[in-house]
Amino acid sequence: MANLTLYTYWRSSASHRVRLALGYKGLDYDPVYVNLLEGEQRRDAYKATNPMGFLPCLVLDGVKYVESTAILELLDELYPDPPLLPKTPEDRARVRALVQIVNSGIQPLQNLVVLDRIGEDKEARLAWLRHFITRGLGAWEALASRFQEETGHTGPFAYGASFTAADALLIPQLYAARRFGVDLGAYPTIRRVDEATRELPFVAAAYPDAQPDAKP
Ligand SMILES: N[C@@H](CCC(=O)N[C@@H](CS)C(=O)NCC(=O)O)C(=O)O
Repeated sequence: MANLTLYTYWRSSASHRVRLALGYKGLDYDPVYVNLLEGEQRRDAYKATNPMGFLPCLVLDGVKYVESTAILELLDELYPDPPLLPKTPEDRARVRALVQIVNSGIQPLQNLVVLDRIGEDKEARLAWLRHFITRGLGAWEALASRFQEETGHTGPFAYGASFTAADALLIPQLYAARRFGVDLGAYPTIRRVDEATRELPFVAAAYPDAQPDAKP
């Protein structure tokens, strides 16, 4: 088994994705905690790890890998069982579309590096966050329900009867939605995924509040 180290922060949603993927595949790792609120990610020491100054970074047998979705695909290729992506190209394209709604359509807009550009006004920051999370989750819900009609699957996961990368992206995004007061009542598929996954031991273990670096 490879030697795995994860640079992580409890409330980093991109780190949360990788914690979920590692847990799903039963892979142990050593955590290195980087405090985002104290700006440790912007210091030269960490930028040598990821030049973007973003978490996460996964070190696998001494080699550093960044960008959470690239890390998920790497883990899936190295440790294919259980899989994070379905078998057919068409199914994989749909799962990747759900992944990208979160990865490029929501999460980048809630990043500290973006919020700092909005300014110090807490209400303005919250309004921004709620707008983009609501917009993105609405699109995710619509797309997921179209995929259900096209394929006939009924869940309970984001894409069918098994956990996939779409769940690994959605779960951290739901943590952020709740944290910033976004109402999930209008999203039946999203609520179904939340209910189907929250009690799974590897999901509970990856939860932000369960991390040793979590602050009360
Ligand atoms: N596309 C990147 C995004 C990584 C990212 O945005 N990480 C956030 C935490 S979830 C971060 O480190 N933010 C630091 C900052 O904004 O200063 C990935 O998927 O790995």
